[in-house]
Amino acid sequence: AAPHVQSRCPVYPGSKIKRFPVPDDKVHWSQDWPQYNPVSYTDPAVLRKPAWADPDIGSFSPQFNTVDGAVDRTSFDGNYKTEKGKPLNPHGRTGLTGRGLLGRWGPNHAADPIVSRWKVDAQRAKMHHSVSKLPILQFVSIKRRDCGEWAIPGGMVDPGEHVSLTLQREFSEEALNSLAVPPSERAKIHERITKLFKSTGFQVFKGYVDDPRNTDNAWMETVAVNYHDESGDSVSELPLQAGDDAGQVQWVDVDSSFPLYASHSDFLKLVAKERKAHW
Ligand code: RP5
Ligand code: MG
Ligand code: MG
Repeated sequence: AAPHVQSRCPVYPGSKIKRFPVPDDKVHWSQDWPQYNPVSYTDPAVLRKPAWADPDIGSFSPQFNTVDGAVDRTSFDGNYKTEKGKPLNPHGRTGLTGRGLLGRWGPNHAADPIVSRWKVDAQRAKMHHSVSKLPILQFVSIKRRDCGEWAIPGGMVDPGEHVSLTLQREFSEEALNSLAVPPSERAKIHERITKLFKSTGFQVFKGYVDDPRNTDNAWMETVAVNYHDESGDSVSELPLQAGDDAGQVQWVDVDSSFPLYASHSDFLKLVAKERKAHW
């Protein structure tokens, strides 16, 4: 796989901290590099010990590479190494140690729901791309509040939570604003999307995410699943409303030229291929 890029972004997100620059050929730990001098950084919000974060290593020794109580510390990449009690990023150096904005030492598990439909004209006929001649897919995208980038409405798997629930819950929170609607309406939303999320989605990807928040000791992993509304009459009819950590929400054409957060473009490319759609 190509060396991670976002995980070496010059300035760490939400801070003014500059990562130690890591050239492509020094990313992998197998490359000896005595001059490597990464900066140590853990965001104050993580150090404040919220429920979603681990304590600092020293006072605490998590069971790495296992399901540790309710927290899944296994990696989709197989067993990761630890050094001085701290897990090592399986994709290599990032120029920064500690956890940055991430709560967990080692893998931080997320889920990414990719809800799609075909782009249609006023007569409900599928629209094709002028160059590729292939039908155009659309997916529900949110504009992240933290960085302003468009993204899949994904989020973290809560301890002990089934990924299938995380997928539906995060979609409801970020794209349907389920946390803010009155309980009466919440039931209606729940009923309509449960049908879609109960259908067997297409598992697009399972593994490491090249996320700008990654560090040498903490990184994002995800399960991305595509739920497709083939006839355009289920989720397509739902009123989208941005909520929680989403600033905006809309149906976006699936197209290689549209920039997306972290490795989300790689996931959309796989969806387009699977559905024989324009990319
Ligand atoms: C990305 O961060 C994942 O692919 C997922 O979309 C997201 C989860 O983090 P939050 O949205 O909860 O910040 O790496
Ligand atoms: Mg969320
Ligand atoms: Mg999110």
